[in-house]
Amino acid sequence: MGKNKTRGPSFLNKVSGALLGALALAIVPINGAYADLVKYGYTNSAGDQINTEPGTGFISPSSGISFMVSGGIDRKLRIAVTANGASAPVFTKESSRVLGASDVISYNGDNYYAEEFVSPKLPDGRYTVKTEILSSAGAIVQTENVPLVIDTAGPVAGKFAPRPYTWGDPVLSGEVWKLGLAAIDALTYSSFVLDGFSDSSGISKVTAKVYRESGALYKEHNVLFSEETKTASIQYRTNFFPDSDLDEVFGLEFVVTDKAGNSTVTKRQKVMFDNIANVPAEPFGVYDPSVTTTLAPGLKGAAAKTECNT
Ligand SMILES: [Ca+2]
Repeated sequence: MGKNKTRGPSFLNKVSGALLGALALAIVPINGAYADLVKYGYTNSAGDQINTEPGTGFISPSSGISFMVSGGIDRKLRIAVTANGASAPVFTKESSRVLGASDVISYNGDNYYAEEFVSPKLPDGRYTVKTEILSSAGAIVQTENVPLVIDTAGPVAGKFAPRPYTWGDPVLSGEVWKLGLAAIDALTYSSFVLDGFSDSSGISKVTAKVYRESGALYKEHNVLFSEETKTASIQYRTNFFPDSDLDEVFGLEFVVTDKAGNSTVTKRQKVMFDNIANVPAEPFGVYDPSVTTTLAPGLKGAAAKTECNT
């Protein structure tokens, strides 16, 4: 065992003379003695166990919420959750006893003198979470108020379409969209635009999912979006679909996620895409000065080379 360790009187006061407490303090660094709301723990509708820190401000619990509150040794804690505009809390609870040296909870690699208070399921809405630290005699030492939004409703996902499409003849009616590109079309910008999405908590993410005809997911693309205009868009000319010769029916859907983590998926659209057949291996037009018709934009005076369209 070796030398006796020397501890000052203030240290002995903190551990209240409990040998076990001294041991615990010696081996675990304890985070500060604030009446901090450390995290919300809950299960979402997908059944995942989620830990969210209060700075996020939005949660999506399918049942009760575990509020982890840190205080300090020899303290009691109290929580009150009140809907904005209401006078009485929907949930309130207080430590049944003073926190002791064994009341250490670890979270994200840190240790806290803390307690977890579990609420019943609370309705969607905006709340204030008040946490208090109390002396062992019951006097309020410190108070903290944190805003919280409970949101379990998915966003409105909106609708999407290719846009703008100024060249070619995309087929957008019927069950399958047929979209193609051509080499002479290099300057035309072609994107999918999603519009009409919204959520009361705000949107955190929009993605576009491309599926192979087999139903296997090919790629999930992050999509730039603006909440102000309620639009999101992504180009589909390159690196969006797999290479295709209008010979595979892909699936395309957009997923809109709100700040509480709820997602809504659009209808899955069937799309065929052509980035091969329209890039001929040999010229598809030859210059003929006697021809005055236009074969394609920019190709006035060219006559079709009939043998190359296979
Ligand atoms: Ca929502």
